Amino acid sequence: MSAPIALLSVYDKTGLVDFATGLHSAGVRLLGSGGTAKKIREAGIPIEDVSDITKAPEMLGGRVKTLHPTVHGGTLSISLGWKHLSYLNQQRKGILARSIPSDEADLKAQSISPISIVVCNLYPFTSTISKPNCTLADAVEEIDIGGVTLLRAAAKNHERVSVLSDPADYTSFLEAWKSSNNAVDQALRSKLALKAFEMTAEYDNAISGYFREQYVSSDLPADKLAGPVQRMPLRYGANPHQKPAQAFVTEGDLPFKALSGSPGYINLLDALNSYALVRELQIALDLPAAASFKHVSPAGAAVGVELNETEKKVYGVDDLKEPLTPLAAAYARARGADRMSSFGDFIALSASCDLVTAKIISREVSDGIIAPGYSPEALDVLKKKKGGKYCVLQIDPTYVPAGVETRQVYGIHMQQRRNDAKIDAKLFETLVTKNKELPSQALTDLIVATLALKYTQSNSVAYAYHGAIVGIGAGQQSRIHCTRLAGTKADLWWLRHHTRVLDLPFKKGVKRAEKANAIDLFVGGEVLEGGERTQWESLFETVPEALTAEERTMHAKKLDGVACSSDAFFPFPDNVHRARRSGVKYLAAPSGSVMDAECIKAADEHDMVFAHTNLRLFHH
Ligand code: 93A
Repeated sequence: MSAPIALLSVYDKTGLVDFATGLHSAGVRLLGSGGTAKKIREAGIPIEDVSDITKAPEMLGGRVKTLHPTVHGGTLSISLGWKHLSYLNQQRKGILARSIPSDEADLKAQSISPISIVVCNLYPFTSTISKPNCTLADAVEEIDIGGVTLLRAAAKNHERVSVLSDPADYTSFLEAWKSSNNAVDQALRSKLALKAFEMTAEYDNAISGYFREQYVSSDLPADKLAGPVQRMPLRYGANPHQKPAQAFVTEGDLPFKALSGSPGYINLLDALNSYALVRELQIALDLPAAASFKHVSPAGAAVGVELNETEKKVYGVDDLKEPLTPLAAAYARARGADRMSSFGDFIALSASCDLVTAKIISREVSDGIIAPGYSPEALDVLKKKKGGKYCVLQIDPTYVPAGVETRQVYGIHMQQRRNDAKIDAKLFETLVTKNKELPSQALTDLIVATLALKYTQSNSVAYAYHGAIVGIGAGQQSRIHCTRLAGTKADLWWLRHHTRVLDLPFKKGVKRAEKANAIDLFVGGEVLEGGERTQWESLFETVPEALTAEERTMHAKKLDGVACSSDAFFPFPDNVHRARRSGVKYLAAPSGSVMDAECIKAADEHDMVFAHTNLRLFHH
């Protein structure tokens, strides 16, 4: 039986001579590409040149070294019909020949020696492109072709071939090779093949990433773009020092484009999460939906339920002359629930933005908007915001994201199935309290609250009323803190319906954001002193008296029928009691707590309706 053959072709020559020495002394016949063979030969180890075997010299300045059917061929070359080539009469060294009777017969008939070991690592593309003065030509020259082919061919045929793509594996492989009498087990060959496949995949990613940056035409001003693009450069990442930053897809085109302005990294996180939310709201409730996002959680989200006169005042849209469209009502509610948190929001709309919605937006401090379309008049209004820098994104409503999502944290790739759980009426069918009356309005509110949680940083609890979020507790490590935070926000939102708040005597000319801040201080009962108090008082014609404890209690009692949803089970009944204090009548949470029975008992105590959803909705 002829000696097993190892083909060596490495850029990184770390450990090469020792490994070659070991292989040689184990009876392996060595074959190497130019520089690799030279280094081994100089160390006194016998090795043949690939070019001697192929009878084709390395050419094109090293661009063609191992790319040859003699190297990769064997039975495959025959099946590809390369029989007419003259070198078939020479002894060939196929990597791709398999250990199956027909291949073995072919090998024998053609005097082919199969290659059993491939040792290869690639030109350093990544380190080359990270050099400050790297030119395009430098980068192009560092694209390894033959090496990738060797690795892929050997990995493909790992049923027979061992492929070493990492010098760190040389020593252990040599031990395994010797102790197995030249027949390392399949498990090791499989592991080595996977490593090689991953190396070539990463290598290809680096190359496509580099050329994406070089060639995609998105450096043109957004409004000059001919059509959708694959990559969008971002101003910076989460912080100004995190440069460069970009958004891209590896297949097809980005499903959105900028009609005005350019988004930052957090804008895009907000835009994509908020659009996913409003799209699902619209599908679930068959009403246009809007969301107002900040720091990748909703500050507000709502569907287009008509506003009554009081609500118009609370949400600051009572002065608009035109009637509100359902979409405008949705945004008014989303924006108005927590005006402090929504300051500088990123907006998502489920339907094409109309003029009246754009007019509401134009008066608010906001960072950007994403919607499936814009009427020409609405776009005109929005394009004027922020001196023309307002970020207006248009998303393809038919876009369907991939079923698996990948992110990288601290250098580690993590993958999961996208959270495609459907949230509709069915989810709230398991009513576990004595009271099982769930009116359709309450069901709508539970769907709004639960869908909002699907796109809120966990832990989270949301309260909803009249088709809108009225309080949301996001990103707290403790559930009761979420419930309290959401409850406090709902309380403040409700206090803003108090006649004394609706009639606050603001001076003419006080800006909307200043009013929102002053109202927040008023309903929050903040005790102001010194300059801060003087400044606050200066906003009013006559300084309002603080709301008394009795006024607050009386007003709070008037709120009932609020829905509350939790992204995971309630660990203790304190959550139920706290929710009740903010007018919650309808609850939804997954079951699974050892205190489930206690939580149901607490809900029964308040005659609440509690739906066990059995669906956890953590979001990070
Ligand atoms: O330019 S290449 O893509 N053309 C080839 O045919 C080829 N074969 C192996 N580069 C090629 N290689 C690479 O050469 C290997 O991946 C390895 O990184 C390097 C080893 O070259 P040398 O043995 O001459 O030092």
